[in-house]
Amino acid sequence: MLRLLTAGESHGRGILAILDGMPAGIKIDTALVNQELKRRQAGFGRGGRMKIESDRAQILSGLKNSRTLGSPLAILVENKDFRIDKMAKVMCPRPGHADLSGLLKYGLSDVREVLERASARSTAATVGVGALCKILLKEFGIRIMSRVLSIGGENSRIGMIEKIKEAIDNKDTIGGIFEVVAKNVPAGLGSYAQPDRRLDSCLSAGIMSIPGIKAVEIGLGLGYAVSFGSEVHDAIYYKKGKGYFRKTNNAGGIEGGISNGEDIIVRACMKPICTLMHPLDSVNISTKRSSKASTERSDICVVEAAGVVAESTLAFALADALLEKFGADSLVDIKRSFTAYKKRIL
Ligand code: EPS
Repeated sequence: MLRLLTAGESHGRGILAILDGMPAGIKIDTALVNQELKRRQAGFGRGGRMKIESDRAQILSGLKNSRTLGSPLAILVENKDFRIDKMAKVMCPRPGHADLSGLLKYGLSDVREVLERASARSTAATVGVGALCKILLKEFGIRIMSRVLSIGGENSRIGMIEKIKEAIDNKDTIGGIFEVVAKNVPAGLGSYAQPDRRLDSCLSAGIMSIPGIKAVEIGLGLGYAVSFGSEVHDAIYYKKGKGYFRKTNNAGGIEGGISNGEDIIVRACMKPICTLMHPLDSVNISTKRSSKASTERSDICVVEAAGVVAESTLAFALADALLEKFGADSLVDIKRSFTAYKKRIL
């Protein structure tokens, strides 16, 4: 139902997104979009770029008097740090980054030509689009939030801060795990009928598309591997007026690729940022001699920001599944269909 394309380089004019397929009749408050962009820029351990930028969304199309028309929405987030044509060449690819694989794939001779697009700056567009999807989901009572669960293996708040401080002091970087939760999602989004219609498959692909993500798990996730079935499946209950419900939620709100009415719970692991101020071994792509990897201004820890981006990719997957289930043209029609369905499944 929804289609998304993004464009833009980290130090180009700006980051853009086109979101096609949003229904007509949704009131868009740009302040809410900007609030989400601000959240993406925050978190302890962010680098110098976030002091330069104050991301704001310009919605260039798809609205009249702040209401969606059903036509494509184009979003632009301008870069203040726009100097792509003046930046020095980069010769020694960073282990862990797209630098080397991108060079080989596209036949380029300057790592900068890879890293400008292969930059997490692109997630400003993801979050802009996610904010629009959240506004749609809110019309149906669906809310999405995230939190950091651990940094460098530490899961107390103080431990996490200490770990980031340690990385800052050692001029190193650190990753961690975050959790994203969607509340009040109706049962019935997604489908087992085709692999690409499974809600778990769609939302995992979205989260895995965020730069630096190395693992995604839903509900109990890897924990399922160490338990008996009788210990982990969520028994089914029914109450008149409330409908079907569970007392546990190991499934993370999804069974058979379909939402089951419980909270959707996803966790993901973000690797440490791969720009290291004490760089690892690399090779100069021009001389082919051993050299240390290039250094760039970067962040120390972006796990909190990655959680905000993941909220956006989850919002996109849920909005897409919601429109598939209830219709996609007009908010009024979708609400009517949603209300009738909710009544039927009680
Ligand atoms: C980012 C902007 C980038 C990086 C970071 C995320 O800006 P710059 O390269 O000018 O410092 O800070 O990107 C990466 C860490 C990466 O590896 O791509 C942003 O807007 O989030």
